[in-house]
Amino acid sequence: MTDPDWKTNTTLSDIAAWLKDKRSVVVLTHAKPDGDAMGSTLALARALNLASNTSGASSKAECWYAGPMPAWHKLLAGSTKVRTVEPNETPEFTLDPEAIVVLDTGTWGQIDAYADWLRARTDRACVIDHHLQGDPDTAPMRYVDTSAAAVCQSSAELCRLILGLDSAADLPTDIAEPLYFGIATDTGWFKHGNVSAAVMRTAGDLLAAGVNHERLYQATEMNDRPARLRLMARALDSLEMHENESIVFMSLRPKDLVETGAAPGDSGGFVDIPRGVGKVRVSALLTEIEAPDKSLFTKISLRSKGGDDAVDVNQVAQKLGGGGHARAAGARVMADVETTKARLLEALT
Ligand SMILES: [Mn+2]
Repeated sequence: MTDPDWKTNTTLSDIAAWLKDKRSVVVLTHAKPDGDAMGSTLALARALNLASNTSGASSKAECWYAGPMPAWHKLLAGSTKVRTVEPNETPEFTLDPEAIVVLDTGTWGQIDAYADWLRARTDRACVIDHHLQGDPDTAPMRYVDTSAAAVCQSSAELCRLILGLDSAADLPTDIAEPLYFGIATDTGWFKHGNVSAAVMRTAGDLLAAGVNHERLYQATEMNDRPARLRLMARALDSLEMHENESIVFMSLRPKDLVETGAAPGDSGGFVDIPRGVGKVRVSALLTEIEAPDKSLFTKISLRSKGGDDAVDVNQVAQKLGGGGHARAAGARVMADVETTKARLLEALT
């Protein structure tokens, strides 16, 4: 179900033209950024900085992220100017840029670390997203392509336009690499149902631009810390099966992180593991988090398997105040993990 007000009202060429003469740009994305979020924002910042250096203008773009950050974030960011806000940190934002671009989300709840800052500046904001829901008041300019597997597809086209290139295959490798990473991760490294001819064409162009996909895969997906494996063991140990083993829940509590020495970002991808079981239609990871005021809330990550009897987890997440995509969605429930489990099971059955 798509929000009728949540739709495109501009084009990528108009966004490229709008960004052209801006001297300062802040590029934002959702909290706990994934590959698509970091890939799309880094690529855009690099393209804007490259364009400004070429023209001799003083235009400079930087990316802001709200943690927890994934293990590979420093590797992907390299020397690009980024600012990271850790969870529970109350940041002081004083920068007053000429333009703000929000990528891979348009939902206030996913950008709450800098929501007050952005609310005072939405007049110069633009959202580029591929999710089915968003808050139209985050930006007057919106480009929403819900058919895109990753926002990096749109970001690749925007970078091409900003740099005036004929093809994404002509992008500099340091711009192509984060874009490829975003497309690869949002498609489960080209496994999920969202893979299309357009996805493969863009990915092919990015490889032609010099991306070393094997090195990128090794450095990001095969470079876990041992603590992540210990946390995975906890998650698997918590496994519960419902509805004739078609629904799987895994849960993590604050003590699981402490006792395994894992970081909050270490649970990324766990929710995909149960999908390998034939009977499983829906997999959920519930992570209980203690807020600074000691109250408990639970983050839900939901995945469903494709096929004729596929469950639309976006609709399930919406019942709990969240959203996302048909096969991957999430929600945040202001309750402990046991209460949240009961509410999720009710929403699913
Ligand atoms: Mn995405």
